[in-house]
Amino acid sequence: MNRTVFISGATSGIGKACAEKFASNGDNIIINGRRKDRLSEFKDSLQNNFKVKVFESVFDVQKKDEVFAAIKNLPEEWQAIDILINNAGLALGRDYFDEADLDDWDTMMQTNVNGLLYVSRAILPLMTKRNSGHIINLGSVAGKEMYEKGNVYCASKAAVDAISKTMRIDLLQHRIKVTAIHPGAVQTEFAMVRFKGDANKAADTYKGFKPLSGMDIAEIIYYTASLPPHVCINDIVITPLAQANAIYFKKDMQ
Ligand code: NDP
Ligand code: 8X3
Repeated sequence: MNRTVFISGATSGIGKACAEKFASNGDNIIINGRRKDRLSEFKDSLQNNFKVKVFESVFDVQKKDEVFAAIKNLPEEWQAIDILINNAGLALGRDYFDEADLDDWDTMMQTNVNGLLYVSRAILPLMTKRNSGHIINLGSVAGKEMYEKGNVYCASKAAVDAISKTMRIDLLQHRIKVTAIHPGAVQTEFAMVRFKGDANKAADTYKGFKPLSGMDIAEIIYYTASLPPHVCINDIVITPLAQANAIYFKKDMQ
């Protein structure tokens, strides 16, 4: 559709699938992440496969100065951002509140909450001046229902839920749409990151049922971004069939 789409956390999982989905429909993509080697390789593959323009923006969303510098230094032709997908995020650890690692808590809050705020504030002037735009935030079922040992990850995603609602109110005057997407179990690198490379624990996360894929979520995100100008989807919760909410799974179901 020849729009400009900025995707944070596009080196893997849902963000990567979003880049492929939007590019396959002719949109030009700014891909972000910390792993430069992956971004460069992915840029080449998107350009070759879909014949769209792709710009690599390597930065850590936790670092306020890096975020604002990267957006300020976007070449002129990349500044008319139509869609921002605030996807970069992570869970670290699954521990009782009184035992969890404080550094894990800091990283989750700094990435999932502050990172989303920084990227949004850095990009918003490029939208408000055109009185147009769409911000799509990745929340989670973990922000809708709290679960045991979910503590700060759940809190960070509940914050994304609240931030999305307040953004929608405050940005209405600028004709900017805000959509929050809340997936349940999606098989990506998420569980490997959460369990710090423990492949057995990561595999257990998806055992006994068919999880969602990154592309399942990307298809839905693309749909929300392809509606007429007067239509705004506010909030979507998506789970695999075998998952009723953040807590209840039927694990013998494919
Ligand atoms: P992945 O681990 O596969 O991808 C996470 C992406 O975020 C990577 O591209 C990673 O890139 C990027 N990222 C992480 N930290 C930073 C940072 N500080 N700065 C820039 N980029 C960063 O996980 P998912 O695709 O599953 O997760 C995407 C989003 O979806 C997250 O917000 C997650 O909380 C949410 N979500 C995931 C669910 C799931 O079950 N998988 C369910 C519900 C929500 P790099 O390491 O290169 O920086
Ligand atoms: C990821 C889904 O259930 O692992 O946000 O928290 S869950």
